[in-house]
Amino acid sequence: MLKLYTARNSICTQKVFITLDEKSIPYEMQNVNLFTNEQYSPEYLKLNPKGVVPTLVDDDKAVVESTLICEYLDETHPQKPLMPADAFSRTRMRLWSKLIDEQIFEATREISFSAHFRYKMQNMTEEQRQVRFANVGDPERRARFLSTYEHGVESPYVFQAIGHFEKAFKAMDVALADGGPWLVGAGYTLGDINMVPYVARLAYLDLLDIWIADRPRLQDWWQRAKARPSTIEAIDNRLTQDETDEMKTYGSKLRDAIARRRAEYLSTAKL
Ligand SMILES: N[C@@H](CCC(=O)N[C@@H](CS)C(=O)NCC(=O)O)C(=O)O
Repeated sequence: MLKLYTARNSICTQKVFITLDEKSIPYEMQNVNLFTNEQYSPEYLKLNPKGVVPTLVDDDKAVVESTLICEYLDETHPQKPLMPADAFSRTRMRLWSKLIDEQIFEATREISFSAHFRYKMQNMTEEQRQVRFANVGDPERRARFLSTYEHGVESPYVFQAIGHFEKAFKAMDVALADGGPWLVGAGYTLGDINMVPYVARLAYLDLLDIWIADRPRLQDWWQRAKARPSTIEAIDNRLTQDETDEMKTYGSKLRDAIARRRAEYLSTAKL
């Protein structure tokens, strides 16, 4: 039986859940508590040397990186393929997972953090906060974390994140203009599955329409994607009402500031 290591509300695991659900693959789940640093335990680091979730264990093989896990699942379980049959279309599909891995994952973290976790951290004691900052092992990530904690939406990292989403949505709109209905044509692929959790997170934060209100093709894509049973099962049904309410409450408070920063971005952006 496949074993999936994940953590509560882990956005990177959501695409793996969607893939498992789309293909009806049975698996068992093991929770890793990121707040008590279980991800840095020697046993877990043997499976995932970066100390992050998700990790998929198939017999004695540990597969890491959510994008690679989804491709691995698709290749090892050929029923209902989620990758296009031809090589060129597979490169188009992988452009979406590259975009997520290189920009959109971080962008989502900045926006979620500035909207939500920042306020939670303000309510911590100074000692708890310092422990939290010290726990971020990578110096580059710690710098981003500190900047967003201190400056919120005014952080240059949040500005960059808003720009990354702008470019991603523009690219999606161009791809869908080819006829769609999905990002790589007629079939629902890992390209769409990669994007869904990140678009869903903006929707839960009540911020999505800032980018897509004037993009009807994207609105249609999102309506189709969010109605899929795999999206509902992988994302919506795994959230508690408190978690959903919290995201909406904190995200809504940032709407004006994010819209203003997006307008600033649009007035200077060449791409
Ligand atoms: N590129 C990796 C990113 C994994 C990642 O950063 N996962 C987050 C949860 S969504 C995590 O484990 N964070 C733990 C930490 O930063 O300590 C993937 O897609 O699998």
